[in-house]
Amino acid sequence: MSLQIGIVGLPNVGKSTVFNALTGAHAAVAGYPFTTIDPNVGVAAVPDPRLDALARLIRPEKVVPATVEFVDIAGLVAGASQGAGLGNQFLGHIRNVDAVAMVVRAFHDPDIPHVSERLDPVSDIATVDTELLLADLATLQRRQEKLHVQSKAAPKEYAAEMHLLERAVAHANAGKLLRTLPINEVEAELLRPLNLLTAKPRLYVVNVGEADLPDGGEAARRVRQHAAQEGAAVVVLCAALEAELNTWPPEEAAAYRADLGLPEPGLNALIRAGFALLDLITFFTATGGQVLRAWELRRGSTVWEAAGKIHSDMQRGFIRAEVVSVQDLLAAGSMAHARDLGVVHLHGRDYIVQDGDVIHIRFHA
Ligand SMILES: Nc1nc2c(ncn2[C@@H]2O[C@H](COP(=O)(O)OP(=O)(O)O)[C@@H](O)[C@H]2O)c(=O)[nH]1
Ligand SMILES: [Mg+2]
Repeated sequence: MSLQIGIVGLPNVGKSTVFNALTGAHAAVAGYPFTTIDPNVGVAAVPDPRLDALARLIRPEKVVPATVEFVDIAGLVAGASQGAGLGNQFLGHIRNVDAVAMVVRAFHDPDIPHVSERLDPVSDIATVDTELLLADLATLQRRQEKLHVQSKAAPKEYAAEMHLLERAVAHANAGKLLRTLPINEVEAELLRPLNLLTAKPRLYVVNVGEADLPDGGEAARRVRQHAAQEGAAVVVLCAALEAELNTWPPEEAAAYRADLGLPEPGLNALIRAGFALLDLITFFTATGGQVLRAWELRRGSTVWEAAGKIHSDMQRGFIRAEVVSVQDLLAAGSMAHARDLGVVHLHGRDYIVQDGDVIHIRFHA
C-alpha cells in the first residue's frame, strides 16, 4: 500500500478545494495522471524534472511517475476529541495516515464562514492541535492503565515504557506536539503502535488570497515562524486560484502564474513537500527502453528491497544491480557512453539506493 498524507484542518479552510485541485491538475498535465481511488483518496503523481529529462533522452513509449496518496479528511471542530462533529471518525482517519498536511485559512471571504471572526492561522493551528493532543493524551493514558496492570507481575519489564509514557504525558500536557518529544530509536518503537496523532510528520499549507501571492503576506509569515519551531515545512498557495487555473489552457495558466511571480503550480510544491515529508526518495528504471518509470522508496532501503518493489521475481532471483546516477546518465547522453565513462557501477543486494539512481536489476528468471 502507498503511503498516505491526510489533508486536515478546520472546516471551510479549503481542504477539499486543495484535494480537488490536486485531482484536476494532474488530469491536465500529460504523463502525470491523478486517479481517485475513492471520493476522499487520490493518487498524486510526483512532478520530477529528472524524469522529464530522462524521457527526452530515452524516448520511451510510456512514462510512469512516482506517486503519493492524499486523503481529504472532513473538517475538525473544537470538541472533536470528545466526539463533537465527526469527532471520532475524523480522528480515526488521521490515525491511519502516515503524515499530515494541515491546511490553514489565510484568505478573506465574507461569504464563507470561518470558525472565528478574525483570520488568525496560528490560533487555528492551536485549536486543531488541542483536539489532537487531547486525543493523544487519552491514548497514552489508556496505555498507562494497561501497563500498570501488566507490570504488577513483571515490573522491570515495563519500567522503561512506563517512564517513557510519563514523559510523553507531561509533554502533551504542556501543549507540545509529541513529534517534538526527544526520544531514541527504542522509544520510537515503543510509541509507534500507539499511532499518536501529534507524532506524525507534518507540513502546513497556507491557503492565501490571490493578492497575497507569491510570498503569502503576513499570515504566511506567522505560520512560517510557528512551523520553524517544529521544523515543519510550509507551502503557500491559493487553492481557489489553483482550481481555476486547472481549467485554463496550460500556456495561459503558465503566463498568469508568471505574472504573479509563481514559478510553478503551488500544488507541485505541495506534492514534493509531501513526498519529502514521508522520507521517500526516487529511483528510476527503464525496462527495455520502453517503459520509463520513477519509483518511490523509503530512504535507507537496499537495492534488494527496491527490486522487490519492481517485481517479486527480480527480488527472488536477484544477482546484482547496475546503477548510474541520473545526473551522470544525462551528462553521458546514453547508457553505453555512461559505461565507457565508468560511471555505471555494479552493486550487490546490500547497496543503499540513493535518490536519483537509475537502476537495472540483473536476476535469474
Ligand atoms: N476566496 C477563496 N475561497 C476559497 C479558497 N479556497 C477555498 N475557498 C472556498 O471556501 C469554501 C470552502 O472550501 P472547501 O475546500 O470546501 O473547504 P473545506 O471545508 O476545508 O474542505 C468553498 O466555497 C471554496 O470555494 C481560496 O483560496 N479563496
Ligand atoms: Mg471539505
